[in-house]
Amino acid sequence: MPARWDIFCRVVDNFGDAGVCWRLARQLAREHAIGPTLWLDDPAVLSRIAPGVDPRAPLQRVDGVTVRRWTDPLAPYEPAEVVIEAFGCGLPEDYARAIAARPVPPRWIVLEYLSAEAWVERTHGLPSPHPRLGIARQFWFPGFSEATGGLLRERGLLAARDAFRDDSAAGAAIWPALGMDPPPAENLRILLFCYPNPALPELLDAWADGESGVTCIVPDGVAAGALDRWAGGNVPHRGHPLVRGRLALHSVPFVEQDAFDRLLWSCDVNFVRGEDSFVRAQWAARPFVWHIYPQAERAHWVKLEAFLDTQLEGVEAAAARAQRRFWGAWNGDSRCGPLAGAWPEFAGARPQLARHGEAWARQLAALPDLASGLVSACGSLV
Ligand code: TRH
Repeated sequence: MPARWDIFCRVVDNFGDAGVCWRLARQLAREHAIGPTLWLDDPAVLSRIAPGVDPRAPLQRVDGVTVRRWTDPLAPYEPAEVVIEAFGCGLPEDYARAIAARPVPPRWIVLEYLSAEAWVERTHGLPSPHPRLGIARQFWFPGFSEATGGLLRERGLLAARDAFRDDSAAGAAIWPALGMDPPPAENLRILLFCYPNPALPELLDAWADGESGVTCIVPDGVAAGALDRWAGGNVPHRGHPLVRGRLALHSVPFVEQDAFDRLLWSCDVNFVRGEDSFVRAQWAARPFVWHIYPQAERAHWVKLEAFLDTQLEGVEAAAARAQRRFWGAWNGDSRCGPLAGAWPEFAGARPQLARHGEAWARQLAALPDLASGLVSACGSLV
């Protein structure tokens, strides 16, 4: 009997909560013959990045995943044998009580946020008993080493990436699909997926006034306020780029996750954010810039430093410095100086950073992926 898996997810904000759970659920279905149920409180968010998902349907099956709207209270439902609680979202009260009443409780995994901090290795896999009901739960921390829960990585991902890069027709096809002309070959292609960032206008100015051409691709609605102000009423919209100096800014629609990967694979520099796009940029193995999710009291800077320390190991000193400085300035660390001033150095370090990005992706791909790790730990059969 294949085990039943339930994944519970609340959308806190943006797309990452739904995005991570959707990626995991699809991989369980595709690669492990597990048809999980994804309980989601806001399927409309998922439908932006998974067009097959109907934002209104209470129950639907898409890509081998049963997607159910998480309502409060939940209609009577028999808990699964493996339960994933994503990002500490908790479980519905009746569901948790039903688990507590079972003679053999399900495996209950608390899937946590990704971090490269050292404590993650010590905490991954530890028990985390439910504070009130006393049921056994287990922490699952994604991470960058064997002592963690690993990263989401579909089977054959790097081979698919390389095949795409070798296929010029496939590469050319992505631009019209986004509603834009192919960028001029000599232009630097930059994907800009970030949070609101007060430093953005100075970077756009630097690109516009720079010596080489830049094609910057911005998903709909991203950095909207800063772009509006910078564009001064001439905001780029679908099919109508804003061209200023050497910069062409293109607004493109949100695309489904596999197409988003292909966009990352097609750009020279990827500005990404949060958690899932940050990981996908690492699989893309091109120089990238992380806009980390901001936390109170700048707790996120510690997380940023921990990742830089891990990822930059072995990189030539000047290139590592350039990445640290630019990432710091992009994330509002005034010690790193003005963002525009940090750009030329970062752009100049691209060849070294790209070489290192390839090695880093290979190193990560040698580790077990997160979904396979979960299946080994929880079992696909009961
Ligand atoms: O959207 P994010 O900022 O998401 C989150 C949330 O803020 C969340 O609360 C926080 O916990 C988490 O970050 C750390 O960034 P992220 O994680 O990169 O998620 C974006 C998702 O959207 C990811 O799955 C990729 C997907 N996506 C597409 O599929 N197509 C697109 O066109 C774009 C722009 C994104």
